[in-house]
Amino acid sequence: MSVTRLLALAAIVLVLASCAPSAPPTGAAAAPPETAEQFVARVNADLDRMGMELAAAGWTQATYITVDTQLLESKANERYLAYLNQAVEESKRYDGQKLSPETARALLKLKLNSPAPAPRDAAKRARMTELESELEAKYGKGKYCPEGGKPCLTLDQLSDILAQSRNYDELTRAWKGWHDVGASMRADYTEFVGLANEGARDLGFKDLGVLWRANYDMSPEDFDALSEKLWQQVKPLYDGLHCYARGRLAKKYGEDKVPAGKPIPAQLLGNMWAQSWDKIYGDLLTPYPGASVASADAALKAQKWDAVKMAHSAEAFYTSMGFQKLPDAFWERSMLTRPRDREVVCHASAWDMHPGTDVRVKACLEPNEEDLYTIYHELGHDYYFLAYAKLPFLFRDGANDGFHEAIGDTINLSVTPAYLAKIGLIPQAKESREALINQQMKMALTKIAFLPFGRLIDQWRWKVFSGEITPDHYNSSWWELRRRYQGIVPPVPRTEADFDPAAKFHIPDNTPYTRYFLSFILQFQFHRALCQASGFSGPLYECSNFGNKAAGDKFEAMLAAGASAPWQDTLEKLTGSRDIDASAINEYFQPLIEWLKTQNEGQKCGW
Ligand code: X8Z
Ligand code: ZN
Repeated sequence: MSVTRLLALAAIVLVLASCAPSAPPTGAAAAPPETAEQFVARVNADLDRMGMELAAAGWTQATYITVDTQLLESKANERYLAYLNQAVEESKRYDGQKLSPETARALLKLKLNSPAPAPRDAAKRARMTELESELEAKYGKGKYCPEGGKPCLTLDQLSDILAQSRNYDELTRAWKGWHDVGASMRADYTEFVGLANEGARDLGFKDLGVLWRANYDMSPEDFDALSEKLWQQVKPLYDGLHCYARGRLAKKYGEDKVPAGKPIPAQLLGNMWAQSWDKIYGDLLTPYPGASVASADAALKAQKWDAVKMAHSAEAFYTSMGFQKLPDAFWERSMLTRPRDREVVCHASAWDMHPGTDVRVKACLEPNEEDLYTIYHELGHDYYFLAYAKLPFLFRDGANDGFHEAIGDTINLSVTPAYLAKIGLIPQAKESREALINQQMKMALTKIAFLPFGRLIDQWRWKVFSGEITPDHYNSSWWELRRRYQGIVPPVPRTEADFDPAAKFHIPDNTPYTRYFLSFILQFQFHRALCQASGFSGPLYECSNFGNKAAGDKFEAMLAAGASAPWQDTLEKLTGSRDIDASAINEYFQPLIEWLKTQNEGQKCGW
């Protein structure tokens, strides 16, 4: 379950039989009409209660998928959404009134609270939440069962094959096996889109995509322009990386399979969605094998790190910067490994169950470097929850959703080789130009390879919601975008009998995805600002804020503001700038940018 949805969840509960906002206090004499401030206070209080119930139902379903938990979650969601509809309706009393900026902001946040607002019609609302639970459950339970009676494989097992196998056909089978899971979600998703769009229209938005884009303190059109500007700023680096990776893959798999000047087959990049390529760094993409960057994988296994130890290590990073320890509930109630006896949603997520006292992580951690980064990432969400716990419900959120995603990743940028050596996970690195380029390459395969993927998912969804992409073109338009942005193609022909978008968690889960695109750029801006705050003056890629309280204080101040102010104000306080821009990420990767230029000279780049 995504953070947005969690936040929505962390916002819902109706213990009452009715779904209407609690009645305003009435006196014996005719009470004066409720002011907008009073209305907002009442809604915040209602949502506090409802949020906890929704979070509890959501947590129960995601950590124990059964028809019953699915039903309970969809019913809790239904009540929550009914409440939101009713509250938004009532808030129209204040349309056209002069309100304080804070009250106006709270009313806007009320309208934008759910990534899938429900239609007014009760039967349609019930159907929509049923579909949402069904989609989530189908993704969570998804498996590939090979012919010949061999055991079925889960997404984690198939992902391991994508990461480890270098056999073209085996990779293709694992890729296809998982992607075929999407087909069973096509009809549900199509129906869901119709209903959620109707919900968005009932709230006065043109469609659901416009509602999503209205949550960035600027017009949806300006937000489109901002996303495009950012993409153009980082595209040259992606193109260089693509060209380099393709050349290496051609050497491994042959020019016939990976031809120059053409897109790369999607199953060869080490990840199910080709969204990060670091899994093929070690054996296929290391620039200088002699100066190789050590991976923490070996030590995590050899030293028998388990999920709890990984989480403690993440907590220790945050406390080293002055953050508090995690509450006891985190350790008592989180799900950190895949349970053996039941179906769960393994995709990692962070949960705000009870403001300030009960934050959790749900993940299926294994002792490897990727999952170490994942738990540092998830704790970023939890520390955000804790920092803004005292704010009213409608402001308990990220400055924008990209901020929420960027907190833990900013910390991860401080997980440098020097830090990993300090905690005993890799040997002390010998410094050299070659080692630097290796390290930069490894980072770029995580951070730069991701960018077009982060951008295209919602390019697809915005068009699906606007009707520009119709169901009979769902899959072909998906691959058109994958080809255009990422420069990849499916390993086997795909048709409209397939539904490959649903093979990615955030589509069935209906979590907006542009947040990650923003986060992958913002986190470098945050990192640069924190490094400045800590007095660091060397190159950005060498900076680690481990143990730095000055950086921690500055960061925590930003987190504590939650969504109470436009993100531009919040960003300015931390970085001195009101713009999201790619200068920090380009600065960070300067050595690699130069290296790729020479490396790719004379190559047939592009696709
Ligand atoms: O979904 C996530 C997190 C949970 S918020 C694990 N991420 C995106 C993904 O896995 O697709 C983190 C990076 C991108
Ligand atoms: Zn996240």
